[in-house]
Amino acid sequence: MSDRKTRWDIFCTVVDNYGDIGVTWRLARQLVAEHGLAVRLWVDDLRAFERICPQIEVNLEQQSQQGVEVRHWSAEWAPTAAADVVIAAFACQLPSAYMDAMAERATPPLWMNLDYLSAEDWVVGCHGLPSVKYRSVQKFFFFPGFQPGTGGLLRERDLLERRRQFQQDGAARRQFLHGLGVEPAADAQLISLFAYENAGLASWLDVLAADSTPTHLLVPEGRILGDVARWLDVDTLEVGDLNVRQALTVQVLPFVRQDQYDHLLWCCDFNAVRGEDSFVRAQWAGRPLLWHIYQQDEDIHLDKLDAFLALYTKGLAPAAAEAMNGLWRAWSAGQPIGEHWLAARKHWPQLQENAEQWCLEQALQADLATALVQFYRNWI
Ligand code: TRH
Repeated sequence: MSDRKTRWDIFCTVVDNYGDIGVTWRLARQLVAEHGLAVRLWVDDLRAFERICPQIEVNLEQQSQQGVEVRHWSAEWAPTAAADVVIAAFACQLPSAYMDAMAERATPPLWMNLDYLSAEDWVVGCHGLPSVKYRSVQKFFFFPGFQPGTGGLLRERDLLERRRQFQQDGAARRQFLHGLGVEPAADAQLISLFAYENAGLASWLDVLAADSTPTHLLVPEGRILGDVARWLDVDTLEVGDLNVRQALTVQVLPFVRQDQYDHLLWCCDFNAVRGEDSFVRAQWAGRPLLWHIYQQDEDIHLDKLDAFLALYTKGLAPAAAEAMNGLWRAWSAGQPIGEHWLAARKHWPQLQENAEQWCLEQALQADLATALVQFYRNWI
C-alpha cells in the first residue's frame, strides 16, 4: 500500500499552554512534508494554535495550513469518515461518534496514543504495546523517548543542517536578532528564558547582574515575566522593554512563530526552556540548556527529571555532572540557583561539548514521525 494515499487524523486537546498543540502541529507538518501523507489535525482550541502559528484563522472550522488540513474540534461533532491511522495525542478522548466510525470501517484503522515524553526506563518496555480495544479496534501506546526502543524525538529531516549553517553565519544571526529588536553587545553572552513562574529566578539574576561577563537575557512574553518584573522592581513588562542592571540586560521579546523560536534558541549561548517541545528544540540547538519541567501530581515529574539527567550527564566528568544535576533540580524545585549557576559555569567548555555530543547522539535514532510511519508499515 502506498503511504501517499494513507490518511492520518491527529487529535489534540489543548490542556494548557502550547505544548500539546506545539507537538501535534510539528508532527502533522512533518508527516505531510516528509512522508507525503494526507493529514487532518483536529484541535479544540484554535486560539492557542494561533499563538505559535499566526496564520491560523481562529473562526474557521476547516482550513489548510502548510499542507495540513486543520479542523476545529468543536463540542458538536459532525460525522466524518475515520482515517487509516488515528493518533490521539496525550491520551485525549476521541469523540464517540468518531470511535464508531473507526469500528465501522471495512478494515480497522491503526489507532495510537501518542504519549508524553519521558526518559524513564519503563518507556522502552511499554512503547508499541497494545492498550485498550474499542469494539474491533485496537489501540497502541506510542512513546517518544531518548533511548533505542522508544519512538524517538520529533526532528525534521534537515533540522541539524539548517541549524549548523545558521550558527556558522554571523550575519544571519545578527539579522535575525535585529528583526526582534535585539542588538547585544559584542562581548555579551546571550541567554533565552522560557519558563513557568519560578521563585528561584531572582538568585540567578542577582548573579548574572554581578558577573564580570555581560549577559543579554531574552525573555519571550509568558508566565515568568512577573518574576522578572519583581526582580527588576518595575510594575509591568511589555514586549520590547529593555532594562539594564549592572552587567545584565533584560529584554522582553514577543512570542514568535514556532520556526522562529528555533532560530532564537540557535542564537543563544544558553537556553532555559520548559514543558516538552521547547525542551526538545533546545537539545537540537546543541547548546547548554536548563529545563523547567512541567509539574505533575505527586511530584512524579521529579522521576522524569532525574531519568533525563542520568542520560544527559553520563558523558560528563563527575564534577560537571554534579553541577548540572544541582542546577536543574534546584530550578525545577523553584529554589535559588545562583550558586548552582556559578558551579556550572566552571565547566562551561565541557557542558558545551556535551550539548553538541548529546544532540548528535540523539540524531542517530529515527525521528518520531518516521518511527510512526514505520510502525504503521509494520502493522499493515
Ligand atoms: O507551553 P508549554 O509549557 O506546554 C506544555 C503544556 O503545558 C502541556 O499541557 C504539558 O503537558 C507539556 O507542556 C509538558 O511548553 P512546550 O511544550 O515547550 O511548548 C511551547 C511551545 O511554544 C513550543 O512548541 C515552542 C513554542 N514557542 C513558540 O512558538 N514561540 C515562542 O516564542 C516560544 C517561547 C515558544
